[in-house]
Amino acid sequence: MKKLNIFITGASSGIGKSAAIELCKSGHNICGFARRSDKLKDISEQLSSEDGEFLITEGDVRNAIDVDKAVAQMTKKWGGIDVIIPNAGLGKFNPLDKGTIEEWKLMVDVNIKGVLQTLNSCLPHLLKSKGHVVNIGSLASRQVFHNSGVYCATKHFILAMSESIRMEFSGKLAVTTINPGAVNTEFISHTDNDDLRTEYEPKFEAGMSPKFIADAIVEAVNSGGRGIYSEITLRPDRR
Ligand code: NJP
Repeated sequence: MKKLNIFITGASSGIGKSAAIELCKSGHNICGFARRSDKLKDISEQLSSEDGEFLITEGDVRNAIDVDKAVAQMTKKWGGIDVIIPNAGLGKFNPLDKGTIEEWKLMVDVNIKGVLQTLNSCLPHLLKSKGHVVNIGSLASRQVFHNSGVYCATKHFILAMSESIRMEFSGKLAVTTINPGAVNTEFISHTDNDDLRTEYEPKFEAGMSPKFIADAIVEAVNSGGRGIYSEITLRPDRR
């Protein structure tokens, strides 16, 4: 299988971290990007000499200079980009009449503008390699849930962007959207509404493991030449 050069944002925890590890283990080179570079270092420790290489890049997806710098480091090291996984994202749950404009703007800045920044910085390289965009959507990409209207809107955006990439770059790029339900990560810890966080925590703890999502990402990334998974929806097994 061809060794691919893969850029993952939000690789310091949860789904991004697990995807970075599993993709390295399947032989690919990973550039992991996040603000907490100490957490990125943990990933290197879990890899062996038979795995792909792991490059640590520290930065914030809201900062174009950070993202461009990481892309430059990655392309200097490996010569190009084959896959991007703009995974960095967060949800701050609150009913609309309790949510603050600051938390709404933060979700828009990271989940929408951060994804656009990543796509924009990587697009010339992806077009050169006829690459693959693996977007991280959600069950909230199609459904709207109570207490998470703005988060759901940012995830509806992901599906719209994936469809737009699929149509406009037909024959030039592949695109996959991964739509998980609850996954047991740091995700719910970002909700400031104490009552809601306490109520939701057990539901996320009982959710899927990040590795289950990462395995689906590996499957999508390694499907090249055989077919493209446009969407993969993953739900917790509540039986
Ligand atoms: O969450 P978490 P998940 N600049 O909190 C990074 C979606 N999703 O893995 O910068 C750069 O463990 C942060 O890194 P750091 C969800 O919407 C989840 O669950 O070091 N990076 C960390 O690595 C999101 O799109 C569930 O703090 C920034 C990562 O993002 C994706 O899955 C369900 C950043 C977040 O890791 C990963 O979330 C679903 C910034 N400004 C969709 N801000 C779920 N967990 O249930 C954050 O449907 N990061």
